[in-house]
Amino acid sequence: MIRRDFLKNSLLTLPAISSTATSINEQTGAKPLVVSTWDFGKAANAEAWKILHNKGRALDAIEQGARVTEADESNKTVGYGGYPDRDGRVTLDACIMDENGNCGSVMCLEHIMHPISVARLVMEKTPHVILVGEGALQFALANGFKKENLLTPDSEKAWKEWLKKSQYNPIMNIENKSYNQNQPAPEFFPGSIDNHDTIGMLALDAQGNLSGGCTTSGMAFKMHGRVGDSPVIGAGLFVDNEIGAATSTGVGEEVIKCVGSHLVVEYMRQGYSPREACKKVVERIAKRDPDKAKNIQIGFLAIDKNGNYGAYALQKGFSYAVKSDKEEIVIPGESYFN
Ligand code: SD4
Repeated sequence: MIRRDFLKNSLLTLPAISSTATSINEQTGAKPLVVSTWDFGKAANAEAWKILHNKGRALDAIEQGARVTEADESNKTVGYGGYPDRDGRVTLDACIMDENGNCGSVMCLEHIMHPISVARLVMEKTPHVILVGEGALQFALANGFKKENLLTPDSEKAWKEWLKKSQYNPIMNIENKSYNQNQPAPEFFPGSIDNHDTIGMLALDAQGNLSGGCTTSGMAFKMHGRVGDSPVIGAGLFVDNEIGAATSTGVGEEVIKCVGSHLVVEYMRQGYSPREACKKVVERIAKRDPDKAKNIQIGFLAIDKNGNYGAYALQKGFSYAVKSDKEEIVIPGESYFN
């Protein structure tokens, strides 16, 4: 049974969820619906909802929702204020995909506040799917985007601090060390290098069409030019309007290796629920390299064509936000490790 009332009333004090639980992460049947990774997805969902609620297109909802997070200076792994690479450059990755299987992506884009919107333009205005680096910037500027400094004083300070040791050793598993179930996120990550705060968003509109988007500044202090899963169609995001949609967050290299989001959708095609499909891909990652899996975080989030949603992560600490006519909640994701 789904404990919907319980969830609504006491979400932030939920007990830890065991990987064998079947209820909380498997909810049913809302249209329209928008879901986003992490607790800050709530603000993005609220913006998306303005469009979905008025019977607007899922694609528009995704773009507008993602822009909220991209402009949020306090989020250190998306857009403005994102931590830079090891050379002090803020490089952004984003992709978007619509109900017709069209997609657009930008990788390693600098100086542009809203990579999700540039990705949409790549999809709509070019014969291509991906633009990278200088070419992506050139395209954005040619289409009226403003060149801005995205490195905030806070992020610059963190980078300079990092430079003292210059160790590229991203702390992947912060949540396990600081997870406190009695506190709302982001207090789960006090003073940490927030390496998992990419926003992946999925929406189902009133017409029954699906779209998705994913946007990130990637791993903090990464090598210049490094791109993770987020802007890679099939890895960080996949939408199939017949079946469902999925997105991911966490250590992108491991998600790329199994083309994770596409795989989640393929499991849903085989009849698995969104939660079960996410779980199967997490298990596959955990089995491929058990030692590595212990020390990294990866989370998948999925919805199907009927407005069911679900999620699963390697480690506890993952959360996701859901908005529909029925509910507006942040849910702690189930995990493989406890
Ligand atoms: C990446 N998946 O670049 C992203 C990282 C992430 O919050 O989720 N960051 O690999």
